Amino acid sequence: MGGASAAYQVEGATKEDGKGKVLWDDYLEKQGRFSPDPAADFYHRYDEDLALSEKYGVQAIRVSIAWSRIFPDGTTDHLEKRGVDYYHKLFASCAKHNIIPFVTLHHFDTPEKLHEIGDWLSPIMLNSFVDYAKFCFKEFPEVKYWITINEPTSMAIQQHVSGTFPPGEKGRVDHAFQAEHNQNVAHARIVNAYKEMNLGGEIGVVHALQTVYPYSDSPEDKHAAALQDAFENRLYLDGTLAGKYDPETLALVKEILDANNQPMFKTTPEEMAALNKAAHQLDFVGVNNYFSKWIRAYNGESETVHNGTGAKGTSVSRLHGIGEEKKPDGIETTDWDWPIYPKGMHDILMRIHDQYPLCPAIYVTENGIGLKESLPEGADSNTIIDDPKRIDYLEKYFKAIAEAINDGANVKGYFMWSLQDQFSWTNGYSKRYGLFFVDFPTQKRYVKKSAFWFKKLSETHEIP
Ligand code: BGP
Repeated sequence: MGGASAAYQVEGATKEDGKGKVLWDDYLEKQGRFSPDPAADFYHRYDEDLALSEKYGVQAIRVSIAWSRIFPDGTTDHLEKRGVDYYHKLFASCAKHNIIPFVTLHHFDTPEKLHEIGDWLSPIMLNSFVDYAKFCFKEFPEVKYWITINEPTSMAIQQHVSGTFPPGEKGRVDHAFQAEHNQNVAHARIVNAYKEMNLGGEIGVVHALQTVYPYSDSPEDKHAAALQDAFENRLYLDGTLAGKYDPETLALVKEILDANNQPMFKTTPEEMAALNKAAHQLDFVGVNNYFSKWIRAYNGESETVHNGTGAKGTSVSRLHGIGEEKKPDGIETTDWDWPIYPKGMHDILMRIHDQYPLCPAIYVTENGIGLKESLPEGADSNTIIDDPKRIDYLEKYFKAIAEAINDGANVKGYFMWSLQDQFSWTNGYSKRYGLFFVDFPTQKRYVKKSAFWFKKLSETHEIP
């Protein structure tokens, strides 16, 4: 039972101790909406958060290493020792508080220099990532659970199709697919390197997996849902969990690219061999599931509008050659238009169990609800933040996970997004997910009611 975080979303201190810039620094500054500093100031307050975690039944924590704290320009040419020391201290504090760290190597924070030369489209980036990963494996033997990449799909699609992540490119489906394949390859090379090093720990990958359903039973809507699924989920599941791309997956990808007059992604036999080898040695897959999608056929121009403020009902997603998102009536959504649909969690866990039998174990590595929450007038250190919507959400999703376990899925753990309130990439500070409330101006922590609920579940293994 764990809580999740990512370096850039919690640490703050983006200019401290020699940290190099990442793709977000200048991009966010130019955008002028919000700053990644101070985030939750975890760089200075990790021990306080881990003590709170221990007190409220959090047994494991997802953290990521900020690559550019260790190698400021992304290459192993220049090592920043202060960055290395910080992570040793963080892992020691985890041990002190009996918390197992699950450590992600890349959580959306490519070093700026490597981003400039193409990010996941650049072979130099891929090689540098593998070098950095190998360095971490040697340097941090205290870590026993590694995650190669967080949500490769979010990177590829938001960087190149919806334009919500830097560099903000729109409509380049070909770039997205090439980046998807390249991330699969980088992941595979790292898994294979880790296994060769024989360090005795476990390694996995974390995927954002929104279950995709057709809007209606019409053959057109069913086909649109299959296209959307290939685009967001299937190429990754095949590449990392099966070690090969199913011909049907490739046909769907090609259909999308043909409709957009863009070329198919390139592969080499060496890359495909690496994927295959890695899939046979992978220890676990992490599933990030918050919501599901309903897709109907759409042939018009691509149009995407991101709801980054919590203005309910403002999201639009229609992709030429794929489909249009359209929720059936009666599906509850959050203020950020994320449908609350626990069955989608059950269905994705069962899909992995049924269709990807090579994968030995599943962790739910992110799940939770973003809410608008504020500190009550006159709050003091004993104030508890009431968050009934979060408890309701968690209860429903845990029931769905329990059902999947009963149906045979090997789900070994759960990480709630997020441990404490954090900075959100495209939403800033108003979308709060934490078990612990962070008053960002003072950086004081307050416990939410959901933390008591979580503690009970963690201690009794029964849904309260
Ligand atoms: C996942 C990311 C996290 C986190 C979460 C919530 O995609 O791995 O980093 O941000 O989603 O998303 P958001 O902050 O957009 O609400």
